[in-house]
Formats: sequence, structure tokens, C-alpha cells
Amino acid sequence: MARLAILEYPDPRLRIRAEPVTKFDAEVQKLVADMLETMYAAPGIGLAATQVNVHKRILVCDVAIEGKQPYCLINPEIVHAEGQTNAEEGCLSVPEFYDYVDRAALIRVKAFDPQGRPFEFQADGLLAVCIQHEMDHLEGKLFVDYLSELKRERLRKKASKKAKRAQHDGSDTHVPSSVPVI
Ligand code: GNR
Ligand code: NI
Repeated sequence: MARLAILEYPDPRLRIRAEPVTKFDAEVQKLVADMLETMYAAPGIGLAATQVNVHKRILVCDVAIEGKQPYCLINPEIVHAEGQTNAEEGCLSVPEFYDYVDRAALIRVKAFDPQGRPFEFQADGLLAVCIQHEMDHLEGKLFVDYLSELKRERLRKKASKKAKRAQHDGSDTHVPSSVPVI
């Protein structure tokens, strides 16, 4: 198992639409194990493959308060949605930023497990919110896209300040654009 690097806003790779998985092989199974390790280490309650720069329709989540209850959804589809909920969301790709987003309160989801077996289940509460958040990642969408222009402007300023600071003090893992990468 390995911890994977998580892309951060405004990285353009977060905007790539993920492709369906067609082969449920050892490579997919290793990726799922690495995504779970990365999610638990972060820590986070969900992770989409897009966030670790793999543009395949794979997500993992675990909203259990005690113990572990991992879910892995491959090629997920929402076949039914009802009601509305408004919960505060955060994202490992948008660190230190939280806001409220409207989502369906109850969803019925069809997906495949890492062995390629289809399954279907119903989710509500935080699990439903998390699955909708992760499925948006697979479309290249971020929760901040739902916020008002004013709030997104604030986020853009915050991100550009952070980027400048990283370039200045070299405290981050970012490679300065002036350094040639051979
Ligand atoms: O860790 C996470 N917490 C969270 C809280 C409310 C709604 C959604 C989430 S998902 C997030 C991890 C993440 O960025 N997944 O893509
Ligand atoms: Ni996220």
C-alpha cells in the first residue's frame, strides 16, 4: 500500500472528467487499496480517483464514527434521488475551506465493486452527501463551484496568496515554475 499525493485547487487536473473502468484487474485493486490508505491518513471521509490524478470512475468513502466501514464504488450511478439536505462540506483538494451545499437527501446508487461485481444500495445522511461530493469529482466538479461568485473570489485570492507564499519560502512541495524539471 502507498499514500498518494492529493491534487489541490486550482490544479486544472481536478477538472478532468474520469473514464469508466473496463478492466477490474490487479491494477484497479491496488489503486483502491492505496486510495483507502490515503483517505484514512489524510484524514478524510471520502476520496475520488481524480484527486490522486487517476482519471477513472472510482471512489472510496467511510463515514463511520467508530471503527472502519469502507465503501468502494466503481462506475457509480445515481438511479434515484429524493429530498434535499444542506450540509457543511470540506474537501481534501480545497484545504481549510468549508461551506454549505445543497444535495439530495436520499440516493439509490448502482456501482461495481473492485472485483467487477455489480451492487445497489440506498444512502442518506452524511454517506449520501459524501457520495454526491465524490461523484462530482469524477465529473471534474468541486463543491466550491456551487458557491456564490463572491465566495469563489475569496477562495481564488486565498489560493493565489498560498501559491505566492509557497514560492517565496519554499516551505511547500510545489516546484517553482522557474526551475527546469528534466
Ligand atoms: O473529508 C471530507 N469530508 C467531507 C465533509 C463533508 C462533505 C464531504 C466531504 S468529502 C471530504 C474528502 C474529500 O475531499 N473527498 O473528495
Ligand atoms: Ni473532495
